[in-house]
Amino acid sequence: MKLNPAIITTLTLAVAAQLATAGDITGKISLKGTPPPEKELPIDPNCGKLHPGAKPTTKFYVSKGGGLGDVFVTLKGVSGKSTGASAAPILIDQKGCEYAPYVSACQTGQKINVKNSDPLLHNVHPTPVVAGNPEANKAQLPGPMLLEFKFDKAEEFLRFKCDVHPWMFAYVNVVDSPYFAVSAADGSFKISGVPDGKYTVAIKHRKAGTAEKEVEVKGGAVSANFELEAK
Ligand SMILES: [Cu+2]
Repeated sequence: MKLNPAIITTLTLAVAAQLATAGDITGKISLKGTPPPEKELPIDPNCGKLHPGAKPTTKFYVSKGGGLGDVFVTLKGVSGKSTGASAAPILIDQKGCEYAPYVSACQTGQKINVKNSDPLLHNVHPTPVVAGNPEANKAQLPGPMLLEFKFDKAEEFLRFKCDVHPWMFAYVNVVDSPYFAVSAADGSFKISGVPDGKYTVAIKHRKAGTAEKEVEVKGGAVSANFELEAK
């Protein structure tokens, strides 16, 4: 059988379109300057027993090899694309009277499970500020039971606290799309499977501030590197 060249061209274009519709945005956030020293957390004796050795400190600047961790990375103006309802839950643990991870991200409608790995009582108290995201306050005894939270509106750095231990905080970035990341300690990040197009990559760190960069995804990897200054 001999195919008409026009059909071959059409098929080739269709295959190419399927193969080249998305790419990954990768990058590194560098930290410029020296951050102020972290402060010891004012932990009580019961939590102190869970830290034989050095007292835990604040983790305002997590940095390794010149990179900056805990930076929230997202694509500006992309909304209404959440697949949170069918995504696997994210997990926040309470260990040694600290939340881990300190900074995380999930989608709108995605379950946030909270675990208590400590031999003592915590209470999990998200304090959203965006209308439509409910505040909650749930006690959590030691044991395997998970608490479950979910937020339907996008909100950056939605704060979780513990009223039993006033130094315990975690921040969850709730995004209305699957295109986001939180940088690792070395500053690296990756947003996978971004559909072709032009985007503004926006980054935000709780202390070091914000930055933006334009990128174009065309069916392959594109990089976006940033620098934030310690304040
Ligand atoms: Cu607690």
